[in-house]
Amino acid sequence: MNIPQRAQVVIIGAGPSGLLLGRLLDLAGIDNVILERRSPEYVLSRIRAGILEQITVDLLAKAQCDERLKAQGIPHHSVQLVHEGKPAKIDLPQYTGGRIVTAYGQTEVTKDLMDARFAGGGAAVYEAEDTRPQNFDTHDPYVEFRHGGAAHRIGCDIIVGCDGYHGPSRAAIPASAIKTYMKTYPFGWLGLLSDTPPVAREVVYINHDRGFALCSMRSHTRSRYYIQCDADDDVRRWSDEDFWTEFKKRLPVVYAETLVTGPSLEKSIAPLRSFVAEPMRFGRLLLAGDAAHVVPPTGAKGLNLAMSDIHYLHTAIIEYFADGCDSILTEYSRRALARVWKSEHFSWWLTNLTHRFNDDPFEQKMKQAEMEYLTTSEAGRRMVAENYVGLAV
Ligand code: FAS
Ligand code: PHB
Repeated sequence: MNIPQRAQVVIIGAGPSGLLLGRLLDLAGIDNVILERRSPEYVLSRIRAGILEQITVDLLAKAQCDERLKAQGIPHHSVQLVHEGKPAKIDLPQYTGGRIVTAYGQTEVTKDLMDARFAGGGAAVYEAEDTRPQNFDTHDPYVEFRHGGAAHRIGCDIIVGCDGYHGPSRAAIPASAIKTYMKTYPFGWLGLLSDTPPVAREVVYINHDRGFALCSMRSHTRSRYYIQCDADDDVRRWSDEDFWTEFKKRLPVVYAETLVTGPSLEKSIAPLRSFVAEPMRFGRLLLAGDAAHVVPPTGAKGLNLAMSDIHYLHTAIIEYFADGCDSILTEYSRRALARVWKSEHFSWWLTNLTHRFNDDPFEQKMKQAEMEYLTTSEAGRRMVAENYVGLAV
């Protein structure tokens, strides 16, 4: 592989945010290199998000990577909240001036962006080891890494950390220059993927005495389901049958009676946390996506926030190279964080409303009252719909 010694931008991480940024910079004629720790196969094996906001759909169209999305994406015009076994459907376009969400797996988004990267000839170094952003508090930043047993260094103008929550970019920032906010939740999500027809036509969020459950999908023949489990639970403890039995107990009767079960294609437990690092710019190092913020998946915001970061960041970088305006990079952090915090709030709020934290009967009654208000009042429905389709960028 021909690894360049210099590029305008080095992107660390080939998840959705890194790949989208690389693609948009390619189309703008800004040369960039993506460094990814894992193999392409490993990256594509991860099962994560499944619901795209309109901003994400629009960005994939701008990146000229939306052919499969247009053909296979499933438009969702509503979302359901269930409390005390009663489903309440919330219309999305009615309260948001026509906006909806689209069911299309993050794996597919990543594949589309990866295929475009390979077809476009953009440099992407997979299985890069020990990647370290350096010198980013000067005008001469660079990134060091190892590949195929050899040491490499790429000089650049800008480094972008798209390396997720556990990546090296945020870790390279001096503690005195960064402020972090963290909330962990006392439970996780046990997810199962199966080639069975989805039990509902839209996403269903269920608050049940036994715990939260979620019904989603990847296609009309492939379902994605979740149940709240203990934070320290072990996926090996859950047979497929155990999952289906517990999942069915949490479904409203109308869905429990029609649920089609089948063998799991994938089963995993994801931890839930809320996390933000401020600011998202440190000299010539910029953070985007999960490298800077994480939300509990309850609001379907994680992937979409990563994409809206790239919406702000790609235009800032293009402007930076066009007129050398350094302040545009600081403005990126301010604009991105304004949207991040609102999505953090919605994800935290919907997690509190729909999950069982304890057996406090008063708390359950408060959630029941809030759910009844939300699903019967215009203002409540509008609030849920506006946040769910994604706030303006
Ligand atoms: P990502 O974490 O996707 O990508 C970071 C990339 O950087 C990875 O490919 C990683 O291998 C690479 N990397 C890490 N360290 C590196 C190093 N040292 N050198 C080079 N590369 C390195 N969001 C939802 O909306 N709905 C969901 O249901 C949902 N489920 C999730 C389940 C799990 C288990 C996890 C972890 C997240 C989930 N999310 C969900 C959130 C998820 O979709 C993220 O928001 C999304 O992947 C963010 O994309 P990126 O910022 O690109 O980070
Ligand atoms: C998914 O389809 O994986 C999904 C949908 C909605 C969420 C989280 C995950 O809030």
